[in-house]
Amino acid sequence: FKDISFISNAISEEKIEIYFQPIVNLKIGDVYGYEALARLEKNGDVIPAGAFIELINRLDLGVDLDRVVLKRVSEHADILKKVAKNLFVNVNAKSLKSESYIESLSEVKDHLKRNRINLIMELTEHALLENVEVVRFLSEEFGIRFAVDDFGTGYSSLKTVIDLADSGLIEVLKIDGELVRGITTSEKNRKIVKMIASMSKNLNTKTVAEFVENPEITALIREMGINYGQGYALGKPQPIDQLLS
Ligand code: G
Ligand code: G
Ligand code: MN
Ligand code: NA
Repeated sequence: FKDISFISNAISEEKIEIYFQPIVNLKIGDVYGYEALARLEKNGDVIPAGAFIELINRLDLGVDLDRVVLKRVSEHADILKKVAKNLFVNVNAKSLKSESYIESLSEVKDHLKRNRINLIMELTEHALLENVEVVRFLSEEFGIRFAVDDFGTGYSSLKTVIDLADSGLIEVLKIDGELVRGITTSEKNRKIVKMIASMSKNLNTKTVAEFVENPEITALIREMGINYGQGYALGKPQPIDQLLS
């Protein structure tokens, strides 16, 4: 997606919609929470974040996007509280360094709390590592919780993750979808995912497997002791008005 003026207008006019994808507790079979995913609408088409997030970052609009998402999520609190108490939002590393983002957070946090909605921020390991002080502050002062997104790929610092988990700052490891998707065909993927599952158990973090696309993957991750899943086989991202039905 390359339309620069469309995207900057969408951000400045706050024309961002949120789709919500369920994160399912595989033990009980109920919805543990939802991940908020930013969407753009253009001529009746819905454009997923994957198609515009790169351009957003290039235009340095990541912080603005994350602020609009907080605002939308807060507006939907009355419906969200009826369907799940844990709300996962993706956060850009730069947002945590931005005063305006922290200000937006302080504006919505009490409203979410009143509605008994827990905010869980999804960050990459690198973003967490860069922002340890802010993360600690948001955890202690705002009661925000943290998940590592796309875990198992990229350059990881096991030591950092273990330190953060040990100090109670990381509550959830979300296993990268491409890794998870590969477990039905690749022994190597199975080994990696198994290892993450056992590491997560040792650290007392929750484990969410992403890209659970079919029943075969669901069965395999359950065998590995992974208790939470997210993916097309468990529920697609959907607009707020469809969450109640
Ligand atoms: O929704 P989709 O599968 O296309 O998401 C693609 C990527 O965009 C994912 O890596 C996701 O983390 C990211 N993303 C989705 N919504 C947001 C958002 O509100 N803020 C940020 N910073 N990233 C998002
Ligand atoms: O990086 P992050 O985990 O935030 O990315 C989430 C993205 O993955 C969302 O944009 C969502 O649309 C997409 N997604 C969710 N479930 C599945 C799935 O089962 N398969 C694939 N290929 N993508 C998925
Ligand atoms: Mn995510
Ligand atoms: Na992810």
